[in-house]
Amino acid sequence: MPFPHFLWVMQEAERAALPGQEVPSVLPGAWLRYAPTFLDAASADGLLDALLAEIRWEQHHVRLFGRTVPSPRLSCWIGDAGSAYTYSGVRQEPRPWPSSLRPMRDRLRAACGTAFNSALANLYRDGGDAMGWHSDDEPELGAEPLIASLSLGGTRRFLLRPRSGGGRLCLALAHGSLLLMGGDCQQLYRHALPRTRRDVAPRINLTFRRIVHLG
Ligand SMILES: O=C(O)CCC(=O)C(=O)O
Ligand SMILES: [Mn+2]
Repeated sequence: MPFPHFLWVMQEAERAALPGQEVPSVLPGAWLRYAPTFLDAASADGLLDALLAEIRWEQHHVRLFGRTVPSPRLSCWIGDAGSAYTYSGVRQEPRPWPSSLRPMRDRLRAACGTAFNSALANLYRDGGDAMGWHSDDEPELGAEPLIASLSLGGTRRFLLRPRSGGGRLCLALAHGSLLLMGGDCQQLYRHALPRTRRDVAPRINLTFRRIVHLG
């Protein structure tokens, strides 16, 4: 088991409940690991404050029904030199790694055995900020990319659903938590962070990625 300190939130938990039986898995072809307290509360608080101040938060735009509109959140594409990324038709040149983020990047590289060279930082200012259904399946990431998603701040619901249709899965991503998405998660499933009417604290999410086709 490559990540022993993670909860197995999907099929492994189901299999354990019914030993020896073939149980249809919730996310066939993909795997998820969720570590609710990857960071303790004090470390998570410190990193949240540092990143709120240190990241150059920008308004990105997305293509929606043929129109270019402001995305409902602030963002920053961060990475090693050369790790440009194109999504929603817009090429993003990377900003350098903020000093407060480098130890976390190095820790995740070691923990996951993946040389993450970039991260998309998103700032959800309140419950009106969100992310629509999508996959992290840009060609730059190659096949079966491992995505490491660190959440800081207000707890928000994260949804996954098969591209082919069917039920959705909901996870509450907590302050200081880490979610790993692997296997064919990006090819077979879409994910989203819906709006909420709840009064929710600002949230930062960082998805660490490895661009394999540097452009
Ligand atoms: O905010 C989240 O938890 C998800 C963000 C996401 O899916 C992305 O940045 O691609
Ligand atoms: Mn995503």
